[in-house]
Amino acid sequence: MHVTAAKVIVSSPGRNYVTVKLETDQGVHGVGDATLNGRELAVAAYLEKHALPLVIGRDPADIEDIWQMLYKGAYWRRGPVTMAAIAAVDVALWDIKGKVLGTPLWDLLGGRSRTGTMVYSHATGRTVGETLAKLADLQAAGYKAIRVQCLAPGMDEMYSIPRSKEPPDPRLPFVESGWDTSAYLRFVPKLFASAREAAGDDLHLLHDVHHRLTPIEAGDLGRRLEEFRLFWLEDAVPAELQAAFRIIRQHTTTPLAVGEVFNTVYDCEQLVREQLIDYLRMSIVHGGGISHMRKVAAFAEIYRVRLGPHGAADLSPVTMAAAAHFDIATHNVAVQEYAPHPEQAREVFSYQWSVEDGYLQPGNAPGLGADIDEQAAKRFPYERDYLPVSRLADGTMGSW
Ligand code: KDG
Ligand code: MG
Repeated sequence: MHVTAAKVIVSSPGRNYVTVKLETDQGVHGVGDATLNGRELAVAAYLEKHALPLVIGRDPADIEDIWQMLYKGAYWRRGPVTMAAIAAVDVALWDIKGKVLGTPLWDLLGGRSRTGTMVYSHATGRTVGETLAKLADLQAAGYKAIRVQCLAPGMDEMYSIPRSKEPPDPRLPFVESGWDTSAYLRFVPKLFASAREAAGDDLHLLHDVHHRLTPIEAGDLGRRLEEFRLFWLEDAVPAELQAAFRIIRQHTTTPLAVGEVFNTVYDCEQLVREQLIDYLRMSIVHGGGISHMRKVAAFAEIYRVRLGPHGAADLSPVTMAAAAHFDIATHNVAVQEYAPHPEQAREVFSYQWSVEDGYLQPGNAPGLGADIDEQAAKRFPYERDYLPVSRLADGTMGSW
């Protein structure tokens, strides 16, 4: 058996997605997600011009060897563009293997470790009232874990909060102004006092700081949130400096999560080995695919670090399919983020995974149980889009 064709399909059904499709001489094909939000075409070019020509003619059964060839053979290792490209090929190869063997991926990965993977959804609002109303709706819908985000008083815009106005020029990043750390730090404990009171004791509450604090500020926030028993505090500081988490750990027992921007095990090696975090947020699409994430999970398991993979809407339904299989099979997955995709995505992607009563289920179709409709994808051409940027009140560029 060999790969006869390898395509990159860039489409924008509500938002941009980059999908790899590998075809074989036996008529079986596989799909993988390569979306890198805001830098989609860099990955598409990497795949088209450099990686995919190396995959044509190879036996798709040799997943590990192809992974190593793409990783080591490039000489220039790691990085989000390279690793998203490798991930897409890797997932498509696992999809082909499952279809050839007539087995869902979760079965190939060792079978079920749980009956379903708990997901967390997002309660987000511009006011506390709006946020608590969403929290109540999601709780009533069966979610067991919910991330709570709300605009702090005095701020116009904040990450993940619906925008009050559209960018002046849609081709440029939306600039958030007036990020105010003090206002945020004063507000968040009050928000969680209200959320805990409204939600009761059983619901898991999460919060994403989105890389905005210094280590000592993060330690202070974690300490003041302890009484509300968060499931985790995410991305409290930018994580390029892994040792910074030592400072946070010295000050709080609030569980810490980080890693949605990590690409290889080397990005979290110190965090895991020193047990500076409780949850690792790496995803299949940005973490080198199923093959690499299996190694990451096994390494983390030794140090009692659990996984809570990234699952924002910019991770396509194909990544969610891969996650559904990986999560149910992997012993130390604790929770999976789940954010619904735009409605139009259903016209382009078909998939078997589902969220039922707050748990993610992969389905029983052979392989991934997900596919792309290439003709439908053509109706949604790529639209240039950027992630927003953040500035402090005095105009200094902040983290987003
Ligand atoms: O592309 C970036 C988004 O996926 C990210 O900002 C969302 O932080 C995020 C999260 O936790 O889902
Ligand atoms: Mg996040």
